[in-house]
Amino acid sequence: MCLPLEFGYVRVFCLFVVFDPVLSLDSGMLFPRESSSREVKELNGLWVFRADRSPNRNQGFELAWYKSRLVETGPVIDMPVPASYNDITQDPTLRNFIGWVWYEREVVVPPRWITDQDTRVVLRVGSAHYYSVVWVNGVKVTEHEGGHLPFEAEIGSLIRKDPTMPCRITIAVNNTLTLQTLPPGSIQYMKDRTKYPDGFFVQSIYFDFFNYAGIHRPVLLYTTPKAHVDDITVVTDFLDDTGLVKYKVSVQGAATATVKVTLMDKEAHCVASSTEPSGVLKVVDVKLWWPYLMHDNPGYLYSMEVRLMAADEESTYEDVYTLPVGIRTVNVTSSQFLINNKPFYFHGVNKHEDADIRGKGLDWPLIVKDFNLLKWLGANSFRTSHYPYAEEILQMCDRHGIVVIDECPGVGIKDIRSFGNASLTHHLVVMDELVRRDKNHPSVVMWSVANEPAAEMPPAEFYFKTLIKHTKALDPTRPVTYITDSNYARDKGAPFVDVVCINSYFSWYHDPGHVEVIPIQLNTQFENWYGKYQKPIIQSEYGADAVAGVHNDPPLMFTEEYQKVVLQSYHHVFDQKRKEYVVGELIWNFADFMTTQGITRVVGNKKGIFTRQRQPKAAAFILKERYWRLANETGQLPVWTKYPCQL
Ligand code: BDP
Repeated sequence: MCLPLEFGYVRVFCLFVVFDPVLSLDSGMLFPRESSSREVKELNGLWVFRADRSPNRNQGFELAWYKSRLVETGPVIDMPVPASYNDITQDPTLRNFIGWVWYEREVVVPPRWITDQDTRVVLRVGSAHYYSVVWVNGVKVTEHEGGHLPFEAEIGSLIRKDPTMPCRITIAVNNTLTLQTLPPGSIQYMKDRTKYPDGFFVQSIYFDFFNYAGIHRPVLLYTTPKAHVDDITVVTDFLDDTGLVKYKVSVQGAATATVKVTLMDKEAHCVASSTEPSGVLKVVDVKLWWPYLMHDNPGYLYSMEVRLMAADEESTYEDVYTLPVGIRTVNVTSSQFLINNKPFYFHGVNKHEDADIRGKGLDWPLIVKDFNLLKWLGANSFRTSHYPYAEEILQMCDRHGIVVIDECPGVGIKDIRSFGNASLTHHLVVMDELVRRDKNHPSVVMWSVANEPAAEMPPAEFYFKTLIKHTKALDPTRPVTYITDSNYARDKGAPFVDVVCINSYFSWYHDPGHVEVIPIQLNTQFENWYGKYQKPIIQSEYGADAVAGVHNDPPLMFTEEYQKVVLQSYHHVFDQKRKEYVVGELIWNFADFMTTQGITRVVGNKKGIFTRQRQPKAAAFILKERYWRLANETGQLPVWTKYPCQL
């Protein structure tokens, strides 16, 4: 990756063909699931860890730390996986560390995986921020750029080389950001020795969340037979009562194979089947996938079992993979967002993957708590601000009917040098990886390619035209947007989006303290954008900081009262405009979250309607009341909501 020269590591990264997504990725990225032919072994828990504190952060590579056990090359500490490493210790230099950190763990692999030459053993990392290099028993098996998407490597032949050796997995992770990474950042070396100690540098970032780093999502080993289902793509539609599931199965490891596809309902009854690797399954009396609060049976999922059979001179192979499938459509008109041909109004939140101690590490108690809070709030949607969230979270969305705007890590593209070819090439690859991973989630209804880029800069036009066109070619079934905060008249990318998503902070960053300006300014904002583009609009961010427990009446900035009144002032305008072309409102933010230190942040961003520990501020109750009212007006409440005391 493009590390500053001072870090002395030269990236080996092939430049992919820019405009042909099919060529850029040569395999699928199905979520690892157990089946009669596949086993999964989680490697979560304690790993050993060392930050490379050498001046150029490169000692680990120079001394080849991956060649032996990490404990043999220097001191190590315990490090939980998944978790950010930043808040785990009491050491401020590790909290703010920039450069390579090293993780290692030994695994005992089931003997059958070794003896059975026809078993593929795949090492998969759910995500590691930002750049990773992976070795198994001292041999490099893969490297990956990007902190929010999975990567994997087939390691079967390697662990078979010496079956007596334990399988030692070493992962080096570097959180250095450059103007060409996503998100971008830059390193400044402070050379004035009257002010700064030797070697002092800072990493500047152009986004408002802490650059947590480490192995953030599960690491696991899984098996497949040599001939295996490599990828499945599903696109759904319906006609009257008949559901249509268009699918394509790709196979690897066999020259010829037969495929049996069976679609089952929730009761495991077969509703359609086929023996073709691609085709259309017809589902009579279809149960559509509906968002939460839009139908009394939201999040309905069928199961698509793909059974592959293949043979070569030596063996026969059978592989089974089961994919959850929700049947639904998404369409956009000049003033509406339609799910299953019915107008859908986003009443939801923006989130972050962020919590005390674990930082951005995947944490099941937190995930389930957040879903319970979303349901309590009456939220039907969220945006994965400002990067792709864990697949486990999207699976929850599928099951619970929570609608998702899926955002890539294109946040903080503010410097003109981040609009160059290298940036665009990488951004296209990230979209390839994102669409490859998330294309089959019914909950994902729109792609967001960036947040608040400097869209007024001249190169933004080519950049976003290319990026959005590319994303639409990857997935013609979903609308594409980016999130804007800039002046409607100067926004170079807006002509290419399907839905206009606008962030605004009236009475906060502009006219601080003056909530009375909100109605007029918000109204002007909507009229300007709609007047110019005639596309549906989502208020993709609005809000105000409130330090929980700080009160003042009349409302003053940073109090819970002020946050409440800001929200209410926006809501009045939303209620007028949602009758016309405003199709959604997403509060900034679901919960308080950590940021870099700065004079406008009090131990993080406090625009959450919940605290970082997920306790409600006064604004949460305002929003809850509103969202349930909206749901009552626009949707169909599930039966259990007639007993709201159970919420
Ligand atoms: C918006 C950004 C978001 C920030 C928010 C804020 O999109 O990432 O956290 O401002 O300043 O413009 O609270």
